[in-house]
Amino acid sequence: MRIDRRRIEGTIEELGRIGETPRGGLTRLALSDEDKRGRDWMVSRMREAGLSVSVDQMGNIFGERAGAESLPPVLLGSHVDSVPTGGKYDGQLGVLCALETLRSLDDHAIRTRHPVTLVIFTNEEGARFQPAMIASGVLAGKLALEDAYNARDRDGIRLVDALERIGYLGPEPCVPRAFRAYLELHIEQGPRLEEEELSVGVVEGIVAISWSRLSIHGVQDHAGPTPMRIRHDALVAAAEVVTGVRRIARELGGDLVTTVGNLGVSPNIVNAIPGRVTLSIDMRDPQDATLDRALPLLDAVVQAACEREGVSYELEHYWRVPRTPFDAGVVAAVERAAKASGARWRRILSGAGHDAQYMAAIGPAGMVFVPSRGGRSHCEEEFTPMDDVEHGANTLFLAALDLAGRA
Ligand code: HGY
Ligand code: MN
Ligand code: MN
Repeated sequence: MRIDRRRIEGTIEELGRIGETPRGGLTRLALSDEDKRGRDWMVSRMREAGLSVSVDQMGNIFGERAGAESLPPVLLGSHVDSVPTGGKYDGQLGVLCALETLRSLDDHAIRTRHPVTLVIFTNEEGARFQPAMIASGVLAGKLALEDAYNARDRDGIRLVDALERIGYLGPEPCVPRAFRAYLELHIEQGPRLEEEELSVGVVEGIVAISWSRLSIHGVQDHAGPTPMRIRHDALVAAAEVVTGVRRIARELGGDLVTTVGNLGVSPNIVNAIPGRVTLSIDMRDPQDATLDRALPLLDAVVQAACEREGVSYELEHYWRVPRTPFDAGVVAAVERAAKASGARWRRILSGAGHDAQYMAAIGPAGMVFVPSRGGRSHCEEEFTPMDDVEHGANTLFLAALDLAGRA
């Protein structure tokens, strides 16, 4: 039994046109007009597939295919929001392979014991509203609904108002719900599967993640008449922090990765000494203990840089998700499915965060990876060959059937 390759190829193209960038990438920020169009497109396909569609308080969309027995569902999820100038595979591919699984169950006239439910999570990327995976975090009971509602984007718009504006502020309570298993197909977003010429990754877990935000307050002044000896330049301190963040990764070594991805300078003009700089720090490692060592080093880097420049600062470590091992039974089901699909596969750890990270906190979860060309992601070059998509989608289909059981 296999999925329909041509059908899924068509949905990747069709959904990928909603928010498509001139260079063939994707900008579909959470709760934007493009996100609404993408959600509406998905809801239409879900209804055509005969799914019972519902929306919860965080705008998470559920599409249930009934099971023969009233048992907890097998959830197949991911997200349709993207980063700015991102790719057409991150998140979107998982949602489309989940839809393909449900359609293929119909094609093969299969009745499952457990219901099988597609779930589309809101704002997985954390690009517009922080933190990432905010809606699965609320569903898992790890983030408060009110805090999520009050998250603001760079224009000061609250998440709840953006949700209401696009018509996806749903009535269903966004609270932990029982499920047989949660499965998510996702692109690897790293180079390993492609390097080893493999089509499928049987994901064993996800690294620990820490996000911090730093605001540096210097003395805004004129770039001309202000002598160097009296300057307190927030951007000079920030520059030292950026190189210090890289140095932490080099010093601790191993698989620790550290990134300053977002930098805001004020007033950000040629002829004024920056008075205020904000920046983000993302740190990840397979071991929580390494992050526990890295965070005090970050504190020290910031303190030293700001003291040297005579500026003040606020540093907030505002988001932390622990190293997440996936459920051994679900991982074994994914492995059986990978073998049955005929794919070349390996077990692998995820360096990227996913909604599966929060779902694993409240039930048995697992993931299926497919390769990323050149290991690239969160960029317009993001791509996965259809042969690998087909192997991954078949693995998801067979694993879902394994876990949902045949009636
Ligand atoms: O940050 C992440 O790893 C994911 O892309 N949201
Ligand atoms: Mn993703
Ligand atoms: Mn992503």
